[in-house]
Amino acid sequence: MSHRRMKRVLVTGALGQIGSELVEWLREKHGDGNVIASDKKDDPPAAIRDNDPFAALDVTDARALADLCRTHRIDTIYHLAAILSGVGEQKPDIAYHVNMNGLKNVLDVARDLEMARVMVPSSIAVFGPNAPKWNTPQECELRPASMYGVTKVAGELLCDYYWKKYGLEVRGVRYPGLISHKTPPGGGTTDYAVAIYYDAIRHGRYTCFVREDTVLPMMYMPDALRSLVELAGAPADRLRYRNAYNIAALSFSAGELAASIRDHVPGFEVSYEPDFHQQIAEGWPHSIDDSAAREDWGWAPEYDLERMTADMLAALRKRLNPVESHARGEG
Ligand code: VAH
Repeated sequence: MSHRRMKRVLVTGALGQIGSELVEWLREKHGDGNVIASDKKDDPPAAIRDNDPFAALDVTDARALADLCRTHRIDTIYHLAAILSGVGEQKPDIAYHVNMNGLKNVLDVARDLEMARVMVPSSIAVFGPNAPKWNTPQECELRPASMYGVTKVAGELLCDYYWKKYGLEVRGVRYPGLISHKTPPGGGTTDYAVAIYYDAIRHGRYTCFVREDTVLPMMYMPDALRSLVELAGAPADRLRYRNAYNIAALSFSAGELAASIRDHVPGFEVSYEPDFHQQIAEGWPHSIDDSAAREDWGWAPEYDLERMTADMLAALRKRLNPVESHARGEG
């Protein structure tokens, strides 16, 4: 398969938390016309619709996916379309269907069209209650207790199968909870750590759906996007693993996050009312050993909790409370 031809990239789940920002990154890197954004939702915001081709696509429709990839001569897929842990626990059949059949359709079309790369994010949700809670290793028994986690473990194994059997260059990272300000909180267990920032700006108070002492691995979106693009470009002979590398950046409790925000929003009040997300969170690690990613392809995060919180609040104030933001000289 020639690697000389221009990269033609398809992003699935392009209207989701990762996709909505990754599309912008990839368009800057590969040129607007070479990145096709797609999502099951067919009401893209102007930022995505107006700058480049957008295609309504349900990844569980194998024929529609194959037709789109042929029409646009796709040679790289960033497959982000998935149902996250919270929604996945409430709708397990849909989560299984989208996360497993959608992934297999992507792998099949990438194999058949001899694509150069398929990037498929996994998650720390692959680890189960029996995994070491602190500094969870790259190689560890994966016995997740959530449907989302089950689909992520099966997805990792399926991706490795396509690499070993067909030589398909499919790679992935195990994302921790991702925090960003460009899309509203989604259906994830870690999305309390997104919603808390919105409510701090809007209301000065937040009701948290996990306990105050719940510690989870987290990462700011700019670090998350860079990790996937850096892994995509890493030399194949450097990679001990394909699906999927542990990566890490931050680990904090809900209370520590609240305190970080309170440094910028005096008097910010948080009440803790754990719901069904608590049980999911308790099955996950508190921190992750990402030494393999650091050694094999030079992974290193750039945002700590303080820098992330300052950036999140400035961006949200600018969007949700422009008068106050201007008064603070935040542009
Ligand atoms: C979720 N944000 O909460 C996702 C992530 C590690 C958590 O996979 O479902």
